[in-house]
Amino acid sequence: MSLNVARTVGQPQEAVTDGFTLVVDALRANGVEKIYGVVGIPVTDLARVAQAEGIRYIGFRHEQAAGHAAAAAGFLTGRPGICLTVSAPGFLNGLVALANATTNCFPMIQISGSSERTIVDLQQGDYEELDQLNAAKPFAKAAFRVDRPEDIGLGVARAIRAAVSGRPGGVYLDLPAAVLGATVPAEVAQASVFQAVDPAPAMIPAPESVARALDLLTQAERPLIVLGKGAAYARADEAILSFVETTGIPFLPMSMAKGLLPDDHPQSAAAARSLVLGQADVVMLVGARLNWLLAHGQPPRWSAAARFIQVDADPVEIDSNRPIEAPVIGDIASAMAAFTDALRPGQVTVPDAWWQAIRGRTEQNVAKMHARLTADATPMNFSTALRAIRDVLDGHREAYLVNEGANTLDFGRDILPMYRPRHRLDSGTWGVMGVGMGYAIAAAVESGDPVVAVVGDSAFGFSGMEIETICRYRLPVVIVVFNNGGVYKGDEVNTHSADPAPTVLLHSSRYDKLITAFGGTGYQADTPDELGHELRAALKTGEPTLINAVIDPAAGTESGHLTSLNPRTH
Ligand code: ADP
Ligand code: TPW
Repeated sequence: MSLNVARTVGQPQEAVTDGFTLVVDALRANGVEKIYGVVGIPVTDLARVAQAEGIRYIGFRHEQAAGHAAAAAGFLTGRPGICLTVSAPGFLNGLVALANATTNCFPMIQISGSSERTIVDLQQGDYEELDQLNAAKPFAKAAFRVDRPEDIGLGVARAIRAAVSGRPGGVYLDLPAAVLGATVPAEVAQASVFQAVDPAPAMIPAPESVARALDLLTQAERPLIVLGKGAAYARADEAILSFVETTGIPFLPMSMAKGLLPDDHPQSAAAARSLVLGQADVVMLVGARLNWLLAHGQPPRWSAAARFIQVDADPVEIDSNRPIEAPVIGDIASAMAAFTDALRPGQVTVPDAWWQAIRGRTEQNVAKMHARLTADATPMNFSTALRAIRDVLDGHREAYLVNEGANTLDFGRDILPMYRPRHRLDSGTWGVMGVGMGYAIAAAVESGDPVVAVVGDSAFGFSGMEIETICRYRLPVVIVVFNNGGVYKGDEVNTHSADPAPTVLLHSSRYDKLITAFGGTGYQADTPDELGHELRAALKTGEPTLINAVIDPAAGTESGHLTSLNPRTH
């Protein structure tokens, strides 16, 4: 680490540095290589110093997208993604992403400049005045403010530790303008910056908890392993594969755990999801929560008699929705290693009848899906458009997939197989719209590999301006907008006035033309063949591309698979 001496003042000349430089030095000392953000008072120079010091700064058009990018970077790398925002409105724009990161257990740090503390605290009306620290607290795993420049090193280290240790999450770090601009003697500064030692320490599960869990698995007639995005995040890919294969237990990946084990693995029960959820008698949750995405673990989706093992870093998660008979608290890498060590040969066996039931249902569902995918639909529907994408991506398994929307998400999850860990990013735990472009940018920036973002036309609108960012950095991102002219569907008619119905968007929109304004390539696709051809061409060039895929406005359902959550249909 080299401290950048910002300037030299006074007689005799004393080397000094400033808050901006200290923040950058502290980030660099802790291995931060990228910052995603939007500049303005008081943080513009922070981005400049970062760039000068070799940190890559990716400038966005809106803080929310920058925050989502930082969160995705956290998930993809296991190190906290950094989002930089300006005071008050910029800070608030980033807060959705911070909250989403916390909800999804992604490590990220929102670093925000803030206005003059003395004026903010007395509410005397400063430029962009807001009590940001308190505003951030309910949405962050932890929130800190640095009030003295000599505390910057500590503040950054604490923020990093809070983001990545235990259950990862979003952390807020408030840096008042006065602290950023303050000068500090270089010697004091040098001593205040340090690298946090072992910021995400291993959490070894208690041996008796592992034994209890294995004992329960031994009693199972119809066992099931559910892999969640916590398991993907844990980077215990080999240990999880080995445990699954050694025990022979069927597994079900949650959407962002798809690819942790390849979707064509013979033990995947994904195509028999309802059957395994409804009939499993012992369920081992690995980095997955029994939240709405798993019907809270309740009948009728689950058997009332099912017994649960839950492997998780957070003890408070246990019993959140139904009693967990065998909690295993630890980090997943340590826990899977402990399971493998403790497992005796032949200790867990899976009865043939269970596999027969799963294989029978899988065959039925695959046949049904095949009929939908190969239907001759004009205009395209979600299934036929996704089939075209699937066929191209089969030859591009290195590509990252970003997926948001309602039907676009639900069909996409089922139709697009994943073969590599941590290659799928989607609306996640909140089902949030607007993550698309930020996630795509982060995946491209962090990996250098191609990214395909398959997004609904409504979903795209939330972060669509970031196509300029994609073009500015010439990122290998292909966006496929599923244009069915609406939120969910595009065929609703308002019978009360001349205004469009609430769910209607312009189906005639040429989203492909937007990207050409920034020098990218735009295509329109009316058929699966055109879509496949254009996607293939885009992946070949690696240039920013947007394909306007025209989908039947009547295709899909309101709220996708969540129709039952609408209050009137509840
Ligand atoms: P999904 O939506 O895929 O079901 P969730 O986000 O609901 O997954 O659950 C992820 C769980 O994984 C959280 O409860 C979180 O505490 C846990 N988790 C995240 N990282 C780790 C880790 N490295 N070790 C153990 N548990 C983890
Ligand atoms: C931040 C509510 C859920 S899904 C959706 C909205 C607006 C868009 C669905 O239409 P889209 O997809 O994207 O065209 P498709 O495939 O069904 O046609 N605001 C936020 N998050 C959510 N979830 C919403 C609103 C919503």
